Amino acid sequence: MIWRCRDRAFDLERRTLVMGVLNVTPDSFSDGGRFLEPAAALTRAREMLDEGADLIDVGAESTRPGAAPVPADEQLARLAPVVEALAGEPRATLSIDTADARVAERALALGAHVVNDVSALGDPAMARVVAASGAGLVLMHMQGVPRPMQDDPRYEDVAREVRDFLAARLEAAVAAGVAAERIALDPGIGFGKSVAHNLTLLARQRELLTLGQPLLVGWSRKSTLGAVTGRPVEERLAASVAAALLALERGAHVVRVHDVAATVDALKLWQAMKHEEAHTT
Ligand code: HH2
Repeated sequence: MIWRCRDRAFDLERRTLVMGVLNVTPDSFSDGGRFLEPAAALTRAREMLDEGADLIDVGAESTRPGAAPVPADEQLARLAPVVEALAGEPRATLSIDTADARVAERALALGAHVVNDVSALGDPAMARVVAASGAGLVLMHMQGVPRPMQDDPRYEDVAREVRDFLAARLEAAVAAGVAAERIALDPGIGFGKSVAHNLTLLARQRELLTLGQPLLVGWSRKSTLGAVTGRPVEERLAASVAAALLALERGAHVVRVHDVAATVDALKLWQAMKHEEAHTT
């Protein structure tokens, strides 16, 4: 399977991709305020590229439970210097974590390659903007909106409902002109889901592969890992790497992580094992 994002084409059969998280925000749940200054953000982006990140996902609006929306102008003021500087680097594929079509349009004009839309086309102008640019698009499932989404999430069958939602958003994106080969799907771990819902989505992740699209997942440092291990956000590295590997084992094509170096090591081990397996069985 190939995932096309403007002039980039990722062969997803070859290996799982690592998307490194860069939050240019004062309030993200695990690293808020650390990379708000463009110089600090650029240093971190280059560090993640050195560590083996395939994509850098730049976000200017926290989507943590209870987060308030950030106006488009403010998102752009935070993003633009970082996107402009990184767009000139051939090894950087840039994803923009925004649900706002105006922010996406400007970031794409500055050279971004992917729009990571956690609202899955909640902004009616988004599909047109993405289609016109040939950018990659990530459609993510969320129940509700970030502010109250964790209050009392309910599903009859979370895996089926997330799959049905993503199927419908995929259809809508294609109908609006975004080529299917550019669209990745994401179950939205932690977005309007209880610990049990998130773990069910991991256990039944393969059901999402039946939609025939690249699958992206983000478990990194999330509160379900805290609930399972009893650890605060700054001590969730081991659980985050384990979750990435479990997702990989269940067919994930892209993992969205804060800790790129550790994840890349784990993925290399998986890859080496698969190589031996293919040659000895
Ligand atoms: N998770 C977060 C943000 N964006 N996008 C996708 N596609 N999938 C995810 O799981 C996902 C996402 C939350 O993590 P983070 O960016 O670290 O935190 P915050 O939203 O507080 O900035």
